[in-house]
Amino acid sequence: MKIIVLGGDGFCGWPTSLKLAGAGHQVTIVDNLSRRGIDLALSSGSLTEIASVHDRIAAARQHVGDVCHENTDIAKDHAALRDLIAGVMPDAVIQFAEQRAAPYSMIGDSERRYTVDNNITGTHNLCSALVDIKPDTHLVHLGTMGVYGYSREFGKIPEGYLDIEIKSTRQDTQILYPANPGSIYHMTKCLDQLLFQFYNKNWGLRVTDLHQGIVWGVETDETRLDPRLINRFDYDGVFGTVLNRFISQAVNDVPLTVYGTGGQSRAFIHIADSARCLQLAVENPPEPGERPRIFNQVSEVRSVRNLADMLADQWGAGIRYVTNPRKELPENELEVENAGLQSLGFKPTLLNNRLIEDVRFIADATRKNFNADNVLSSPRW
Ligand code: NAD
Ligand code: USQ
Repeated sequence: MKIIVLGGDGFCGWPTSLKLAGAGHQVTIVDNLSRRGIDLALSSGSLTEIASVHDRIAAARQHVGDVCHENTDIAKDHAALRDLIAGVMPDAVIQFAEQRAAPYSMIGDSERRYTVDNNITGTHNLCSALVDIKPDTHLVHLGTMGVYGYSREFGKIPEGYLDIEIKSTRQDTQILYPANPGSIYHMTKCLDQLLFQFYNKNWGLRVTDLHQGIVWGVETDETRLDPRLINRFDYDGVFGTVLNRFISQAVNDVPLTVYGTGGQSRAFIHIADSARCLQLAVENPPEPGERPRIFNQVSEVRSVRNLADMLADQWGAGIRYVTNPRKELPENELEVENAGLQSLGFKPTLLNNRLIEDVRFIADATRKNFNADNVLSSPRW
């Protein structure tokens, strides 16, 4: 298949691009490298030293398969995006190219506006270009579990649509699950869902929206093939996600930074599972005419406290309970349906010592890049 991967230089997009190229697909990465720019602006960045995109592509072509890169801003340069789509005429486009950190989106006015402008306009430019140029393309979007909020208010979280009964008519129906975002970033993912609903209703655009949990881990089989293919490893208080942060903290003798009580339950998925799910979604498109297909891309649910206790028991790491910088439920239960991807062949990998040791090994090898000033750098909201 011909596949365009928007945001293919990022943490999830890079291993996914390699996975798809390794499976024989022709992959065009479109990335404006804005994330590398944000690393510099925040004086943070990846623990692993990621190669330039030029070197990444050279190594990918040598070891993995057919991958190229175009430097285009999909939010700001609509004409270039249209030209690209017309040039490639893709079977599928994967949309990873959004500003993805909740804390970054809550820093202040310019970050709030950037996150909304970048995420909503980029995704809308894509929908608008596809229906004009190649309307049968399968659009695969990375959404988030955060669109649902994280509660059991409506029971187990279904895959996108909630079964309801209309009180006045006693009719059963399904509605898009009520959006309940906890940050400007998560809000953009809720708005993306409405764009897909309308483009699907009006033009029949084929969409798979993957509501992904927190991704952890660093390497996949493909990123290990050459040091130039190594994936990024965020550990800072803005872009770092909780489990990778905790592992890097434990290795660097920093007490694990549990926000609040640590009673927050979240869904998790390993980076290799994430790339595998993307491959399954792309290779099994929805039927023409189907409403936007929504899958929860998650492997298991864990609480923050449970993760911290696990690392404390295993490695003797200290734990520091800090005032939660976020406005979120202090404690929550979470149960998530994930039958959709499993029906396509996904077998979730649960947290295990070997995979945790893999991350610890990388964190240990990159200790010199760990800057303790970046650990508690989250804004408050
Ligand atoms: P990332 O920041 O590492 O990668 C995003 C990539 O998109 C970057 O390389 C960036 O340069 C590029 N990009 C951003 N705006 C762009 C634009 N306007 N034009 C072209 N390129 C642009 O993020 P990630 O962790 O790889 O996340 C990718 C997607 O997956 C995001 O949409 C995110 O919401 C979603 N997701 C991530 C996680 C996670 O834990 N990392 C979990 C759930 C969902
Ligand atoms: N947390 C801590 N200590 C830390 C960091 C985080 O206790 O040092 C807590 C947070 O308060 C939160 C939970 O851990 O309750 C998760 O935080 P996170 O930063 O790991 O994840 P989050 O902000 O939710 O965002 C990440 C990705 C985002 C994706 C989302 C999926 O950055 O792109 O959409 O995970 S989900 O959480 O399922 O909505």
